[in-house]
Amino acid sequence: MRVMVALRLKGVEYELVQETMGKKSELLLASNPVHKKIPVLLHRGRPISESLIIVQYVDEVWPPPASILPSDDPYAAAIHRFWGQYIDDMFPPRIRILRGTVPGDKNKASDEMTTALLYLEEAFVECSKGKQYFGGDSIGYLDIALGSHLGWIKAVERIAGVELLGGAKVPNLAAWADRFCAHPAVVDVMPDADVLVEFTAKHA
Ligand SMILES: N[C@@H](CCC(=O)N[C@@H](CS)C(=O)NCC(=O)O)C(=O)O
Repeated sequence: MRVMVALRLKGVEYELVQETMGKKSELLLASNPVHKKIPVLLHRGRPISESLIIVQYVDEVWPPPASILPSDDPYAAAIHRFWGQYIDDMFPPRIRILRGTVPGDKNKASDEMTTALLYLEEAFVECSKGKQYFGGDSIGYLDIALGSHLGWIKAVERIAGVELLGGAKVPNLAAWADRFCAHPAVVDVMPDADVLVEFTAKHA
């Protein structure tokens, strides 16, 4: 989803090649032999892996007006990358625990996700400077980094019966999440939380 949103923001046409769950295609194994994971971007026949690295690549290859990382402020860009890394360190492992796909303490996972969201609520206020997105007037790197986890964050609220974005603790992030999900570059590629809940029930 991160890669598709970045390409859509840049107005770049792409072909989506889906992988079948539980199988790894020859193309995937050849394109990402180290991690064997999606997403992989194939550009001019060359593979790039790791979604946040791909987003940065897309930003560098396809020039502004749509800039994803702050282009004129290396410090701001470093802050965005810092939080992007934090998001990926914090959310995926705890979402897996709350989904029940790996064992772990669900209360602890939920508390740690809430702490992370509180930090990100503050980061949103600082990065957005009163505008709509982490990136300001338009969707940027951090919007994509956190926004891509929203489907699963909403799904695990239902699966595990916990309050994360839904509570009153992070009002700015909750309002941002609604705006992000409704954005034209996002709305068609955002996974529906109901479908993710159903998927989890089927594969439990
Ligand atoms: N850090 C990686 C994570 C990639 C990842 O976990 N991909 C999942 C799908 S979203 C995957 O390929 N899972 C299949 C597997 O682990 O075998 C990134 O951001 O690209």
